[in-house]
Amino acid sequence: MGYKVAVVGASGNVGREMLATLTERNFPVDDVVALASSRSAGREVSFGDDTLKIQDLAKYDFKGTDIVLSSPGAKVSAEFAPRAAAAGAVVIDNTSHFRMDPDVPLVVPEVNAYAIADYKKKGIIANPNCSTIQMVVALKPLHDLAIVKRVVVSTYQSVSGAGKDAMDELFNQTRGVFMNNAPAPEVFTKTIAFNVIPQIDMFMDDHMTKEEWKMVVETKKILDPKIKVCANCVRVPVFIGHAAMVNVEFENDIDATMAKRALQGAPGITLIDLESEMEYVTPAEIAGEDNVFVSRVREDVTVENGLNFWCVADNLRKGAALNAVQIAEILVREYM
Ligand code: 11C
Repeated sequence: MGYKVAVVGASGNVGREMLATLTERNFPVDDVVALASSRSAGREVSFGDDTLKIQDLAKYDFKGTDIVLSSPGAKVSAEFAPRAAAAGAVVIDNTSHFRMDPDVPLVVPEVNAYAIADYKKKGIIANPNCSTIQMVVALKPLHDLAIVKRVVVSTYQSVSGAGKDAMDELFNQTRGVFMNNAPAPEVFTKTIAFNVIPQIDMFMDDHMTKEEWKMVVETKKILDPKIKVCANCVRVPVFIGHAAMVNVEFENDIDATMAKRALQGAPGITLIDLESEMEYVTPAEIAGEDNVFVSRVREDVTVENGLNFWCVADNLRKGAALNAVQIAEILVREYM
């Protein structure tokens, strides 16, 4: 039996990746509908060998829709997701709007698939922020082994996380540097070409950025509320793939060998070991891949039970579309 699936935000980076992921993974669909704002209505998007005409989200009746995969802006989700859920659909929402709602599960299948059961409360499941997803996938087997106490993470995030206009800004500025006519920043606060920007999303009252705050609170909700997280999020001139250098302090004894043994073969992880020919991987090498790649696992001798590692993932796939489709797969397999 197949399902009726709607993709909201179908014209965006993540929406298009959601459609591609559904076909690649042979998700059991009978019918797929592409939805977006009235501005994008009428445009076409690919779904496998087919083309879908985007329909106007504001006018769409969700009756008969089983699953909605959604990645518009947070304000759009706030309005439409309860409407879709009231019509009987389960909404898997990639925006930040519902993530911290206690009645909405925040799910990374490799870490807390059990939480999906709570979708019944509101008919909504939240997909975490991309930089949180890749970090908690890597932390999960280590937490099971030695209990994570504190994490200090520095991210190196690609421009695709900020949308298609952000990718165009990096492209046009990079070309413009050589032509002596680089356009001024519009999406980002500063020039992104040949630069790095220590601000992702807006500043909050305590001078943390919202992206940093998301990593703190989402990690607690998904993995363990006792974990302390200090996050530093930085935008880098990379098109696809977020990277993070992660420093972890554990409750119990752990060393690099034990950690690598736990990471090797853990769900969703590819461990790149120092002893292998390829010592580490970079975002450019893993764009289009599903797994979280962990490398440079080593001890931090400045603290008791400390480790460092480097982790990289495709932010549009595991960081967004793939994670949402994996949730949908569990939903149809175990709950529908
Ligand atoms: C970025 N992580 O790289 C952001 C994009 O809360 O889902 C995702 C924002 C979110 O800009």
